[in-house]
Amino acid sequence: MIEHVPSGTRAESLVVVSNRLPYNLPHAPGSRPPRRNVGGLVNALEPALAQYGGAWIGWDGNPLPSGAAVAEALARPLVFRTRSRVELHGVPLSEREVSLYYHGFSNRALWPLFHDFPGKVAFSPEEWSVYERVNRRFAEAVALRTGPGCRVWVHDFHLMLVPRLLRELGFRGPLNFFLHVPFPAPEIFRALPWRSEVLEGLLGCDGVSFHVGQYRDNFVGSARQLSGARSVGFGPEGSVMLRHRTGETAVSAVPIGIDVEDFERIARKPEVEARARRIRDCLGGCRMLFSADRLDYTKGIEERLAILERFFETNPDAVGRVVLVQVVVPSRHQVEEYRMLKREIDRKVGRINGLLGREGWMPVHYRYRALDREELVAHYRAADVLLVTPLRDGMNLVASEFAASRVDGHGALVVSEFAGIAERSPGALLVNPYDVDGCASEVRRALEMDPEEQRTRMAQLRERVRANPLRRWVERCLESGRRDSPRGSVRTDAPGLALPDGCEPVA
Ligand code: GDG
Repeated sequence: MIEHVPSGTRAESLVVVSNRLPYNLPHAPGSRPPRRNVGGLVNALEPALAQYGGAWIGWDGNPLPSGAAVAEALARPLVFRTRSRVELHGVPLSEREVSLYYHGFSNRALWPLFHDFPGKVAFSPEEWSVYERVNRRFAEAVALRTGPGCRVWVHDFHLMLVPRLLRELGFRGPLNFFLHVPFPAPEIFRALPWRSEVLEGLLGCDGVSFHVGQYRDNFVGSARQLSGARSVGFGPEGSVMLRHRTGETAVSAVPIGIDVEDFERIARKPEVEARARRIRDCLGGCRMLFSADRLDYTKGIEERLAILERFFETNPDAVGRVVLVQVVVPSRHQVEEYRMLKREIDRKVGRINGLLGREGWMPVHYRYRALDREELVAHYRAADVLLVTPLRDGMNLVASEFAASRVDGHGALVVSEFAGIAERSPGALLVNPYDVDGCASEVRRALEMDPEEQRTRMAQLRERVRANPLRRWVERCLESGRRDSPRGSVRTDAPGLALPDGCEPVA
């Protein structure tokens, strides 16, 4: 699947930087089979990089026992290449760094703050200082592998200091950032003790992009109120141009898309269609509600189970005739809060099944593992209704994947108004996941929707998803940097990236 290549063998045009690589890399060539990571960011970026060629820099997924082991790994970098010819450069992290930078500052401070859960936020100066140190290590890894002509694209909340640090290390090429999670309102963001450093970090970019206009406006508001930045007009892709202490940055809303054709191709495979029929057969004629989420409190899984329970209370005729198939992909199990969440979900599923289940019928079919891609698409095809009810979600790819997979034009979608995808889902039933009764009645409405209405709504959804393929998202994000700057000029006459030649990898 992936092969080891000698370091520094290839010029790179696009360098993507994210916390995790798409694979957990072995520490030595051939020592352990690589494992693909499941998640929105990986699914979004891997096809994009495969298309354009280039390198991906990120943590290799293996915590090292000590700082000395990190120094050793830094001295002997390993480079791997995927089947789609993307070079993977691992950034080594020690166990302590993973604990403080990743599980600590990223997941216990930034994640809840950015998802509007201030009550769950835990700030620690020690975790912050390790976050800074790790961001510096990433910036140094990028600086080593990029020449002046390279375009660098940094991703997500784990690495918000990298752009500024990279500039300080002398990188003058085009530099973009995409935030995959929401950016909170200024009155929430200002609670972060290191808010100035984070804003300064991001303002090192030519272009900073968010999924939707609300997050863009929140960032612009924060930068104006807390950093003294000024809006000086509009740039490409409807971006707001911010002028600040160190230059100008274009801030834009560019909703992520998916690889629509790939989902359609998988959905049309005869074996996937057959598998979808078998899934339905196993449910013995019951109507199927379906959800698939990473284990996370933002995804509203516990709340969904409460909605299901209320649905059965208020619709006793559905008992024995409707089931929820709930896939939960394990995530962040090193964090105690996530282990507690898992236990609570297990308990609630057990309670509902124990209370309502009967011979031959269980209301909740619960899978605590990642399905493979074809199996996931078969579930999308088998479902009557997809429930996407996060309490907060940057975008949510599952909703788009469902629409792309419904090549038969059927299926209904229920979407939380607190997910970025809500404003891009014209055919969905929008719900407030905190309103249990309202959600339960929308579940009923989705199940009872007549086929004509279902087809019309699904056609609207599919049209919207098809209008925003992943490739377009990449192009738009990378075009949202400054055009008037010598370091950030972007041509528009080539498909995808138009990059100057001469990107010499150094390491
Ligand atoms: C972050 C933001 C934003 C799910 N179950 C299985 C499986 N998945 C895949 C889906 C989808 C991905 O995981 C989940 O994407 P989401 O968008 O729901 O969420 P996050 O991982 O939280 O991603 C999010 C995203 O970044 C992109 O910007 O939309 O708001 O939080 O692609 O297909 N994949 C497989 N088996 C499963 O059982 N193979």
